[in-house]
Amino acid sequence: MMNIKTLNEFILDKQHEFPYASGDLTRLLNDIGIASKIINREVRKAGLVNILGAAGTENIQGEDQQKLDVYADNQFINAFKYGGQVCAIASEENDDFLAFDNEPSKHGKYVVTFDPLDGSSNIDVNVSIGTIFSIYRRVSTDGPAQLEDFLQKGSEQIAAGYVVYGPSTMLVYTTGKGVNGFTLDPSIGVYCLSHPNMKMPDDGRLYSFNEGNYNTYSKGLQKYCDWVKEEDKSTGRPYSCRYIASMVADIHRNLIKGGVFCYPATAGSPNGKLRLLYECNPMAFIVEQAGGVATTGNQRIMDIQPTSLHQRVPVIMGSKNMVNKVLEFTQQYG
Ligand code: P6P
Repeated sequence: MMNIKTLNEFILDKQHEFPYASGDLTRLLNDIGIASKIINREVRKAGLVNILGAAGTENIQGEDQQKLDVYADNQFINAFKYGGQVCAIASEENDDFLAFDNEPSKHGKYVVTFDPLDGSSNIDVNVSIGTIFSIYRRVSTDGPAQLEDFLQKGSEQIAAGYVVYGPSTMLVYTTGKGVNGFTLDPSIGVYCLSHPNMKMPDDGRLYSFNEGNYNTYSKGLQKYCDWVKEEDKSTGRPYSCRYIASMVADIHRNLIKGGVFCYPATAGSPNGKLRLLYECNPMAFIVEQAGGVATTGNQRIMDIQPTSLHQRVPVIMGSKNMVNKVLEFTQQYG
């Protein structure tokens, strides 16, 4: 029998790396694993039951909520509400943050921001989607959680991770001591360590841009998009465009193969499309911990002082040398 290291065992083994670890983070990470397995079960049969398609409601972003979005959101809210370690959550699917008033969660020392099902426009066309989460210590000292608990810089994250519901379901997370990936074995319903100590290659040939927005890109980004298409064997060009329109899937592939993902300011999204608190910061934590770079083009994503729950920021993240090449063009041409 191959030596299987399960997610639960791994988290427990790593608990000693945390001074004063009381086991709360261990339980919280396991709760996330369980909630994701429930969502995975529904995602895998979404085409068979009336859970596909729009829920007939809109989220604060003005995006049509998919039934599976709402289902996933509720699964995570319940996991955190009754898990006992989290006192409040902020989710892409909820206009405001939600402070729990039930015992013992109201005294939980963590808050969680999450996108329960990212890339939801891909759900009903059977393309990979994902969950993204970010864990912070609460900073408010008593009573219900406050907005300040959520407006913390990404550099304050205790842990972050994602689940990618693809050909296999994987959970990838960091607590600031490297990145580890676990693959769900559906035959036993357990996440097993499959990608220990993940490192993002410094270089790569994959660029993940929605070039449909090329005409409204900055001049520097247009120059980069032109540069990647030139024939130059010494730099492996032309590069290959790989864009799934699921941030989790695009970043996960680039994490393994090397690549750069970019969603910049465009005419349709003047501040970029992706949300700082529950998309850019957690993915930036993972990318940096794996040796990559995550920037808005002007500053490190995890240094941004958030000002609102659903604020959007431009994002360029991925292989160190590839991101730096993009920045060469944006710094030269604007
Ligand atoms: P576009 C999915 O809706 C999402 O939030 C990210 O997962 C993805 O990277 C991006 O939007 C895709 O946006 O405008 O290229 O379809």
